[in-house]
Amino acid sequence: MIRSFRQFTSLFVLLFAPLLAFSQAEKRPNIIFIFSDDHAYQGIGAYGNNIAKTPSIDRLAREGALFKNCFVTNSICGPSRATLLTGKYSHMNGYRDNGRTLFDTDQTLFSKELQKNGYQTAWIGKMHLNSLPVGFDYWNILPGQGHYYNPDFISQPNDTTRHTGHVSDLITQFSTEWLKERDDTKPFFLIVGHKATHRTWMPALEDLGAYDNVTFPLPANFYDDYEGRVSARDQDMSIDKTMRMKEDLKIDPDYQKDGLFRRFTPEQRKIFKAYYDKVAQEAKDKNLTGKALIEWKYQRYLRDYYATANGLDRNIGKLLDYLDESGLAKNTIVIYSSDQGFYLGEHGWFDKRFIYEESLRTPLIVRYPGVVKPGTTIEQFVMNIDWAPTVLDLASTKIPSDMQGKSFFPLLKAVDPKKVPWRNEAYYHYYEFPQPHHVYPHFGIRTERYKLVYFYGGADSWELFDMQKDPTEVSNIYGQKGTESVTKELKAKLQKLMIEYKDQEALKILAGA
Ligand code: SGN
Ligand code: CA
Repeated sequence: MIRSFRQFTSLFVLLFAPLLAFSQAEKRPNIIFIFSDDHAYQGIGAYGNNIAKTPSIDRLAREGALFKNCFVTNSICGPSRATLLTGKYSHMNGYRDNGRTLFDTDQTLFSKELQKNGYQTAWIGKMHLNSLPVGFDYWNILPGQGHYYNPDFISQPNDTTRHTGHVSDLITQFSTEWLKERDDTKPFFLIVGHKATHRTWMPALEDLGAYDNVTFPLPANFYDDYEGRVSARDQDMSIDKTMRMKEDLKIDPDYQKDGLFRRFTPEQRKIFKAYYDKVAQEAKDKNLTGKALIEWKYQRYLRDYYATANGLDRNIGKLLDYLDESGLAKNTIVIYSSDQGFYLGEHGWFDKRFIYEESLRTPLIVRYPGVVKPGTTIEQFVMNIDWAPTVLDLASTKIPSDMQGKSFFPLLKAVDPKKVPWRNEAYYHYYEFPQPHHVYPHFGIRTERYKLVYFYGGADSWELFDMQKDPTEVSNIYGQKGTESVTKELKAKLQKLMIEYKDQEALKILAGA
């Protein structure tokens, strides 16, 4: 018997609250974060590349917003992923380089916040954080870098299983399976972590040779002489000296007997080997040396890289198709990004690490039906520290105060994103040295026009670029007459950012620089 209004309301709440909660949960958007590895923005159609075949990523850009200037804080894999989870710089989340430390999962992670707020969370594919996922209800991840063919996956609680197939296909298959089986009373957040397009660029069988009829143009700074740039000169990531005939170009007969070829099934090996045997024959027949050999290696590198990206893009397409078929598309935000950028021959390089444009910048596209105007382009400087707070904001979840990034949801929903007040500078700090690739640790600042960098740990030198006059960053004008005031201004801004982001270590180095 109900005796008072209070009793009546409590009964009402008791009976209908779950329904209310359910309908609210239904309204909250799902989020899929497709996170590739080493996928260069300049290798994507939507970013202006007219050779690459990336129809699915281009579709996302057409239907959503493309960020022209998304920068990473530390251009390598693990650190970028640690930043994704924490919304913090490497010096704050403790993960400065790939795998020399354990990622501290006790700290604030956006995934834990999403869980607390009723989201179902999953990580499928590459994670590369030297630890198992925390804050994820479901996961099935590659150990470390993982393999392209017949990869192992670690699933809960900690079981390793080898699966037959190409890694990009398997990741999509597992993601779709999870989407089908998930608890559909809750909104979800899913990371689809792709291995492609990481070195050693092994395309799916159907993509072998996809770019064999293309001759890739040489970047303007392909034959960079690194004059006045000690660190660029001393790196070990050039197509000329560092790229290997074995693992990278896959044409060494010993490697084909052994190496990663060992993982193939006999059927896969037959097709893969037949293709690279032909390439090996071509190398033998041509017997190139000097510049001709470097340029041949460059063509081979890009053919493999782009062919691997074809499989990545096709799999993104498969996932988008599934979202359409299942009806999930309209209430699911799809984000596409990569853990950092990559050199596709600029400065004569592959790999990343440097603050120079192609590795500092990473692709970022967000599709949010009904909220983001299709075909939006956003020029403002967003950063990977912003990813965690943005995801939380999109999911109406409180952003913990210790996150250093800022939600860029306001940019996404603005009628005119240019009018939203935003940062004009980006701060960068890279650490991993000397292995692999011998890139000296450095920090720096990028503004719309300039980039000022300090390399330390042996290189101890400043670099300054005027990107308006020198967009390919080959001319270090630090110390040149006429640059005094801009240098002073940039140094002051750099110091200010270090203070703001609490980079004490860098402040000490800066004081002695
Ligand atoms: C491997 C690669 C390197 C690459 C690092 C880090 N060598 O060591 O070229 O820089 O990973 O990449 S490989 O021959 O083993 O592929 S990252 O994306 O994980 O940071
Ligand atoms: Ca990477």
